[in-house]
Parts: sequence; structure tokens; C-alpha cells
Amino acid sequence: MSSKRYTKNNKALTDQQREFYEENGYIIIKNNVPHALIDELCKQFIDICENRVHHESPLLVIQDKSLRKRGYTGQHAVNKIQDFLYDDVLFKYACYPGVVDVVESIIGPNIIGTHSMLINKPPDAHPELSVHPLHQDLYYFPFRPINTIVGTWTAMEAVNEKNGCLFGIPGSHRREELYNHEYPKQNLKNVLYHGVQGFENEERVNFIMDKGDTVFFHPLLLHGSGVNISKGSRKAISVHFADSNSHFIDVRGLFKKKWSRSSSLCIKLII
Ligand SMILES: O=C(O)CCC(=O)C(=O)O
Repeated sequence: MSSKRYTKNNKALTDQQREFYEENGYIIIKNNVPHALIDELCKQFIDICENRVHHESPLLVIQDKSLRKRGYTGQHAVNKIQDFLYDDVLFKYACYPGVVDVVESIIGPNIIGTHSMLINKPPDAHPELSVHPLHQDLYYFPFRPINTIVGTWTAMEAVNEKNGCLFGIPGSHRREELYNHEYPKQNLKNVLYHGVQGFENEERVNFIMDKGDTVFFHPLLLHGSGVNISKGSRKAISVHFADSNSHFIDVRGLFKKKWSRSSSLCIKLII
């Protein structure tokens, strides 16, 4: 019997890569998605932001109102496109073999895409709207089992400390604990992001990546992303996958929630 707990097979990961994921809760695969596909995804993102694409199924476009007020338009005022799996172009990422084969190594062959985002950090955004506080993605997912969920996040341009790369606390998934999430103590404006408190002294690793690199990560991995202080945008595309035999759970009463905040972001439903 396999001694591995967090990965399933060697479809696209070597034993050594599986051990790294087991130990750390993430693995970065270099040069995983071709630049030509990334460029196509980027063009579609810009076309959606500029209202040139019409969908039969809705997707969410989350705009930064403060950037709009300052005259930014199109992609320069958009934080995120969410739930894009019915977009024929963006869906190409979700079914790209370099992505799905590694997912299969981690969660097995019954794969369903559950959550999708194209995340933009425009330059010049308010730092409180640019940062994503430390969190666990499982907090947002009302389905189980936990170990057959995996996040994928592919850099659409080189990412580093200057433009707000992801960071994580290696091995935090092995604590097998879903922490309470709430609005960060500092006066953060972003109503969309809850975070965890009390991990300030733990060592974080920055996920420095090149365009086309993908990080695969466990839903209990503590992670977040920093502020973009560069002059360019920071784009990444992300899909979470789960075993298609997952089941929903009742999340009522699972967390203490604090929802009172005024929003600096606006969500537009694009149909
Ligand atoms: O891309 C980012 O800046 C943060 C993404 C992330 O951590 C998430 O959406 O869970």
C-alpha cells in the first residue's frame, strides 16, 4: 500500500516531486504552460475587460472602483475574473494536459474543475486592495474530501516580491487544520478577502515564478500574495480541481463571520 497521503500516482509527477508535495503542500512545475497559450488567455482577459466578449453563461468581473475613479479603464481597473469555465478560450487552461496530468497525479483520475479565476494586480492600486492576506482555500469550499482538492496557479508573467507573487508557509497543510478566517486586523479595505491571524512569525517562502510556471497546492496550505509595487500588471490564471465524487458538506455555523465592511470593489455580472 502507498505511504503517500497527499498524492495519488506518477502520471506526471516523479516520486521525488510527489515527496516534495507531500512534505511542503505545493510544487512548482517550471515552464508548464506554453507562452502562446498564455498570450491567448491574456488577450481574452483584455477583451472581456473591454466588453468585447458575450457569454451565454455568466462570469464575474471584479473591478477596483478606486482605480476607475482615477480614470483607469479596461484591464487596468479589473482585479479578477471569476467562474470562467464556460468561456471557450479561458477553458483551454483548465483542460491543458500540462495542468490536468499533474492534477491527476495529486487527486487521481476523476477530475472536475470547481473554481476558476484570472487574477490581475494592476499597478497603482491601493496597497490594501492589492494584497491578499494569508489564508487557506478550503475556507471557501463547501465540499470534501480535503485531500482530493488541489489548486493550480499559473504565472502569466514573471512574478516576484515586487509585483505581488504568491507566498506560502511550507508544510502547513500537514497540520490538517482549517483555521478561523476573518477580516485582517489592519484596516484592510478589501471586502472580498478574509485571512487568518497569528502566523506572523512563521517562515514564508515566496513563489518566484516565470511566465508559464504553475504551482499546484493543497487546499490547507497557508498562502497569500503581496502588493504590486511594480509599474506593470501581475496576472495569473488559477483553477481548483476536485475528485468528481466529492460531496457537499453543511458549512452553517462552522466559522465566526464578520461581514460589516463597506466595499471599495464592485462586482459586475457579465452575461
Ligand atoms: O493571485 C493572488 O494574488 C492570490 C491568489 C490566492 O491566493 C487565492 O485566490 O486563493
